Amino acid sequence: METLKQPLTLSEIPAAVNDALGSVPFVDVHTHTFDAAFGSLLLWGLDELLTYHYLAAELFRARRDLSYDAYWAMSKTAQADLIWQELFIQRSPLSEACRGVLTVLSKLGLDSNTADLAPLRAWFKTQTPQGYINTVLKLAGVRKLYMTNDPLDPLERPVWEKGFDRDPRFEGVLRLDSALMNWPAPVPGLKALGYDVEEALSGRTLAEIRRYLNDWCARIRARYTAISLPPTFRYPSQDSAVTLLLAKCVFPVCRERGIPSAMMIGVKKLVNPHLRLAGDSVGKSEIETVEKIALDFPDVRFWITMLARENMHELCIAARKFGNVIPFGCWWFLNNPSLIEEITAMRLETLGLSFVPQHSDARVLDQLIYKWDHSRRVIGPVLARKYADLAATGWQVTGAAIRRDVEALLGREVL
Ligand code: RAT
Ligand code: ZN
Repeated sequence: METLKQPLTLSEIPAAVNDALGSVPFVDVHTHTFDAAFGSLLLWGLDELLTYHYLAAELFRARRDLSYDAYWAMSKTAQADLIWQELFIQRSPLSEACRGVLTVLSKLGLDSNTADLAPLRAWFKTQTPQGYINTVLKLAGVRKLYMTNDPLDPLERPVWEKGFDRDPRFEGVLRLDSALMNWPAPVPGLKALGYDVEEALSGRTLAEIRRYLNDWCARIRARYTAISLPPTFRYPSQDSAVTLLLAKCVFPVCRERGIPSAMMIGVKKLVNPHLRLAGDSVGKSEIETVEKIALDFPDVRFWITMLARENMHELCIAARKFGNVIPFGCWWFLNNPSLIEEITAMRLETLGLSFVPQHSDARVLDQLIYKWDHSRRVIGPVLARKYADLAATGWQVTGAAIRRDVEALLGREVL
């Protein structure tokens, strides 16, 4: 421990950063994985990994002749076999999503140099969900992860209603897209759950939505609420239902409950509906909207991530102006090494340690392994360069300080 307090030489800094990144257990603030109690909603294993929607999109680029209907009609195993053939055997798997599968296999001690997936599938068959969760979290160096929970999902809701022993490593997050987006589309679903809402956004309807938010935040013990928003999202707005619902329902409820409101801004849903989950795209959003929200709701903490690279610099600057704006993660199409590197350096330079560098967005449990491995490999050198810059001024950088900072960035719940 004493050695941690010794000033490091320049050449010792990279190893000290890697030590800290490798030994501080991380908190993953945005995933799509589930507590094992959710049964089939918890996706894991080789076929889920290979049919991840990022890879499905890449398959259709490799196989322009493949019809969407033909692919979606295939069994998951057949889809996985096809993706393996096309994206790994026929051509080198250079994309980040392909590389991710190989990292997972390698970290699990499995040999990916095979044309036939049967031996790999056989290994996964020997795993149990609970045992595999332990293995994956250990390999990923993650101690806690946040789910994406949707009470309007007919498969998910009954599990919450029935109740189960919570795995303390899986935290609840109330996802709001299905309850608030495309109003009045959510009306029947909310009514079916017993909320007396109507299409007109009357005082009664807004009160009922607040009741929905409060009930479900309480039931799932939501650590924050989250919504993904299009690039056209504006605040203030005369005619946007979602803007009104956020301002009159979500922000006040988050304020009362003392939880952050996360907004993930910049997704264009289903530009190619044939691709299903893989069919969403990106657009540039308006930073003034974030600034005005932060100004009007100073007592609400806003976790903000944006999907367009073009918005990343101005988001850092907005966060400098508003302490209640916390940039988080390199979201979805930004979760690539070259972009993580650029974004992390920019955030450190503009915000010091007051942001959350990364989340995994893992949809398949196993992806925690690669997403965090790849992020560590990028964040490590970026951080090491920053400490080297400090050391070059004569500032004494110690292993203890690096560890403290890594804890602040990735090891703590920034609620
Ligand atoms: O990254 C993804 O898997 C996307 O499909 C989305 O889930 C996105 O992260 C979101 O939370 O909307
Ligand atoms: Zn996500």
